[in-house]
Amino acid sequence: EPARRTLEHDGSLRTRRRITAARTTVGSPAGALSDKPQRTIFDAGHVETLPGTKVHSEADKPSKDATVNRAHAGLGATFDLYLKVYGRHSIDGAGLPLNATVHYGQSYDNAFWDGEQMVFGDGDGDLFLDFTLPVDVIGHELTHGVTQHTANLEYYGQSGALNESISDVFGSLIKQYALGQTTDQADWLIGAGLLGPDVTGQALRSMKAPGTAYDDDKLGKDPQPATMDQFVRTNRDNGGVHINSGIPNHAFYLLATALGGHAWERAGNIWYATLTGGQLSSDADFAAFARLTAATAKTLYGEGDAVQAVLKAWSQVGVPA
Ligand code: ASN
Ligand code: ZN
Repeated sequence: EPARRTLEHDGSLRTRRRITAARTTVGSPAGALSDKPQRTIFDAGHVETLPGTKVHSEADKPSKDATVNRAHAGLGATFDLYLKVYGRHSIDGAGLPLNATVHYGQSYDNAFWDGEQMVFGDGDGDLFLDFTLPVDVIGHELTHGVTQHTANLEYYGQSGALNESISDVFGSLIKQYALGQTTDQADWLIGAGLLGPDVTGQALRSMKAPGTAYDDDKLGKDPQPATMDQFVRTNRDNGGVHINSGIPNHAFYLLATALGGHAWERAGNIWYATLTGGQLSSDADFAAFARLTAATAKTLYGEGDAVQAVLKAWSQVGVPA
């Protein structure tokens, strides 16, 4: 419906979006789920009409357009993490085809999930470059689809910040998995390589050090808190969904680095099972999510170092679990 396609700017170069209730998707017949993604890339030709012209299908040879190829590859990397690590077939767990539009709008400084597909702007070239450049940004947008089809976290306040954080967590995990990185090798940045020549900074957000990703005349300073004592109360940005996501982002970083090794394994399993296990309510706050991650850690790994690390990580960011 038209509301899904309506975007409003919140003044921070990020776009608000209303995610509609989870759709029931007609799945493939039992046993017929493919282990390959079904990707289609569309080109909006620099206008804001979706989906645009179909320019690339799954079986096609690489395009002459590097943006198209990056979108295709990034969707593939994301599909792979969800399938090979978490046993999930695509966004809805039932093989949903992956559709993405590139070259959306004129110098468009954002990327988003519109409830049905991913959309990537080219950036204006000064503040932001092409939004298909960082694979974690592609993973972030696709994960909004996974969240919509699972816990369906309401995109406002703490539940909205959890929704944002889950997109950052799995976005980062997709990059780490694709590069085979351990927790100490990962940069824990979202959108590294995306900032243009006019911006002083390294990325959109940092899970390791929220609030330090950029400090710039034009963009201002990264507004993210790392802990609850810095929690930001605001009506902007859907109640600060891209701001307070720093807190659960940092909790995940603390957990993953405490456990060490590959973050997509134990830490990722706990977050994935919490998101998709059917117990997380769509209006969950940070504390409800934290309690459920601890319970999930116990279910998956028993009473031991994993659950202790989960409790410690939340306590370090000031969230009661
Ligand atoms: N890039 C942003 C995001 O996916 C855009 C938005 O808020 N709709 O969170
Ligand atoms: Zn997001």
